[in-house]
Amino acid sequence: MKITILTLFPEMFTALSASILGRAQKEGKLELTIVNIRDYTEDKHLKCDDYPFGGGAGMVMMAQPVGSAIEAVDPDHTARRIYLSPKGATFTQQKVFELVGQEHLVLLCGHYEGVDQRAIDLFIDEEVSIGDYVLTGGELPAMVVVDCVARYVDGVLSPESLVQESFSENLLEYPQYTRPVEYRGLRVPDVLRSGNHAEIDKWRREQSVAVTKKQRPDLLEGKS
Ligand code: 4H6
Repeated sequence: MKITILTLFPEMFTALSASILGRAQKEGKLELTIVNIRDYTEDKHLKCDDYPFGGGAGMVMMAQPVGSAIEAVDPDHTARRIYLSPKGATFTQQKVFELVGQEHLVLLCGHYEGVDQRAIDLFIDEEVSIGDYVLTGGELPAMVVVDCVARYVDGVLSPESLVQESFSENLLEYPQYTRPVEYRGLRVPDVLRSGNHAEIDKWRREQSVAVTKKQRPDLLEGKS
């Protein structure tokens, strides 16, 4: 899968070279391209932002560099073009499954007060928000989208981790334990060391339901 990120702050995306996403890129399963919008400005001083018409605080990203960058990375408009913005529809796991089916995603990161509306109207397919809070830029939301989607690209995660997840759909995860057997007086539940896999599965299912009831009862609404 191909994901192109358009940003004025490409250095923020070094985080995506670590861990599982770093390996996925090295193995050629995920092709991530970080594009500096500034490379596309036609301004002689390389400016990419300007004061808002009508006044008000902050700066607005100019339509020209954003539009030219999008046209350069997706000239035939075959990609799904997404603008990360607090006004977008909330990003959910359902949206993740919708996006993994795409061959190419283009993620536009706004900064300052956002992007000139004309660039959104002309070049963007949809606006997505990762939740009801305000950030300084769309860069962190873009990384969230990349991480969520990349998990479902073939060969990025082990098939077992994904099967596990689909079994426990709409339930929170059961608690996990590793060595040592006792830490500060707290012991690993005996059943997990019993070797009885039917009992382990049963305990884990019960724990998943109990923790969901306690912490996210909304997920169980309309069930049982
Ligand atoms: C586009 C438009 C996404 C991007 C406006 C972006 C939260 C999310 C931004 C803005 C974001 C999210 C600039 C508007 C700062 C508010 C960057 N914040 N903002 N929830 N900020 O996905 O002022």
